[in-house]
Amino acid sequence: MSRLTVRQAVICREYVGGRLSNNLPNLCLPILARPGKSGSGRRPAAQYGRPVIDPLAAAAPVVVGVLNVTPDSFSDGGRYADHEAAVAHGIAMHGEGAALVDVGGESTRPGAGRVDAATESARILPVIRDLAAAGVPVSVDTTRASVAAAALEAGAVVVNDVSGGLADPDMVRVVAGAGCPWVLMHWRGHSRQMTDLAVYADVVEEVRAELGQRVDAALAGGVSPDRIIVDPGIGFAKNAGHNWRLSAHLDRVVALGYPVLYAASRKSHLGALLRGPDGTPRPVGEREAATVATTVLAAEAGVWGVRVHDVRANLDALAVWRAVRAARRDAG
Ligand code: PMM
Repeated sequence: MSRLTVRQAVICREYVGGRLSNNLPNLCLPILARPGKSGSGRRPAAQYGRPVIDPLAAAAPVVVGVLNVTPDSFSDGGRYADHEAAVAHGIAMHGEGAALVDVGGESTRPGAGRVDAATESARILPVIRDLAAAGVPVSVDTTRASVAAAALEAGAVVVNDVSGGLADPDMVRVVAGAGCPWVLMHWRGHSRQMTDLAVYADVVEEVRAELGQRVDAALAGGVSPDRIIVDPGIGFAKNAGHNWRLSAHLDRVVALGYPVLYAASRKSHLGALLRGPDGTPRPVGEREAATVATTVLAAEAGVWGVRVHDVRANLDALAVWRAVRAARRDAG
């Protein structure tokens, strides 16, 4: 507890007490006792003495903070490879109001090679354990079933699978057994191949159809429909034009009927849009205003959440969006 601020200690006490705080709506999520499926062989988190937090019960859109514990992610590679820095940043993002902190240990930037499961686990599990102990709701960003299972055991409450279950056929069993929310992202192949896979006649319809197939596979594998979140996979097997078209028609992804997570934060189409006079893309760290614009547009389209690097800036933008929406309602 000594490493936490007073504010974070209050948040932790709320979790430990198992109550939903009404006056900290962005900081504390509803806590539900959701035991894992009987017979799954996995003990539900509540039996480890941890409350089970259900981010899907929070008021949308929520903000998911990005925490890449990698040396080479495009956006924050290397910044949080150190354990203490990663945990401190995760706690800070939660203190700012992130509903979830998304911890990943394998870079998914286009062209990146894979790391093995042992390396991925060694990067993320100690961080997840410490964040969970500090009361921070964590999603694990992995395509591997074994890593997801270990992360859930370490305290993660959501699996964020950028392959939508395609990369590891065992993932559906792990997620169905845990009964946790599962982010199914649109994906066509690992980072090394994905640029070649960015071929569509109608990107919006194809992403919708392929996401629908992933949802069907999840349901067939025993995942409850109320545990599914879909994500159009901005930047994954998509060029800039595909990203813009998907962003323009997010409402059609929302129309699939599942909560939608949208993750455009600092991605390369924003850098290309804001390129300098000499054609150089805007550096990753200078794409925040553009990211915030995408957040407001995504909120307007009805998404459940946005996955971003700068939690505070995006929550500020959502506060403005909420105020305008409320004023519209009052005027009506
Ligand atoms: N993008 C990245 C990593 N994980 N997860 C989801 N659900 N959706 C995404 O678009 C996504 C992701 C890559 O971006 P980063 O380097 O900023 O983490």
